[in-house]
Amino acid sequence: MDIYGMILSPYVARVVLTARHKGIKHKMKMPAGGLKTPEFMALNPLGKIPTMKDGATVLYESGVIVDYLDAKYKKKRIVPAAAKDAARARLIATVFAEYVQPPTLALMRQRDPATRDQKVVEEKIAEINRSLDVIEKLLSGKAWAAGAKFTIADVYAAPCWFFMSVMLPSFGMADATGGRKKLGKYVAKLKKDKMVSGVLAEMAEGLKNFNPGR
Ligand SMILES: N[C@@H](CCC(=O)N[C@@H](CS)C(=O)NCC(=O)O)C(=O)O
Repeated sequence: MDIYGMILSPYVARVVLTARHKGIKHKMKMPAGGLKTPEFMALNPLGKIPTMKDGATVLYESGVIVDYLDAKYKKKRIVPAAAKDAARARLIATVFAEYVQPPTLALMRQRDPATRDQKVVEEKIAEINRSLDVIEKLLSGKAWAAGAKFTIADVYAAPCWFFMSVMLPSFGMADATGGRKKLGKYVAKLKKDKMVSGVLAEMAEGLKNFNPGR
């Protein structure tokens, strides 16, 4: 199985976390010549990563790939079987994906204090805090985000946490959890878990080497 992408992308990281958790063998690579070549656009007409090629099956969009992997490889399911448990895990994943990650990534453009728009920064930080209050309510308080087991909630939360941890301290949130108790405990678990902390370390390495102008 080929996964086109680089782990620094939070969307690619979701797929990598799923594949590694389930023990799915894969190769990760960036498309030769970039994302907009006719060859790559033939695989993914959106010209984005992640894109996956599994034999004759080609898929794109991280959520679709994650669901495909979980449905195809039935061991260590990340979507719980019970409807209520699955919904709970997906709800946590969705709040991270839709309400925490976008304002966190939006802060990237505000990194330079010389050109920073303070009003935008304040709006984004307020949005992040409102969303993290929701996360704090939703977190299970158990080992993983949605309960005792690693689920799709963690697949979405961990890459989002990576960007929170690297961005928020520069914007007045020295503790990127904002002192939230369950979130703090959960982040400690992410850092302690061998597989997840390995992915977070690779994302950090990717960020060090990242050159957007390349
Ligand atoms: N909704 C997509 C988002 C994928 C995405 O935006 N990927 C970025 C990398 S972080 C990308 O490929 N950007 C290149 C581009 O849009 O040209 C998913 O979940 O897979």
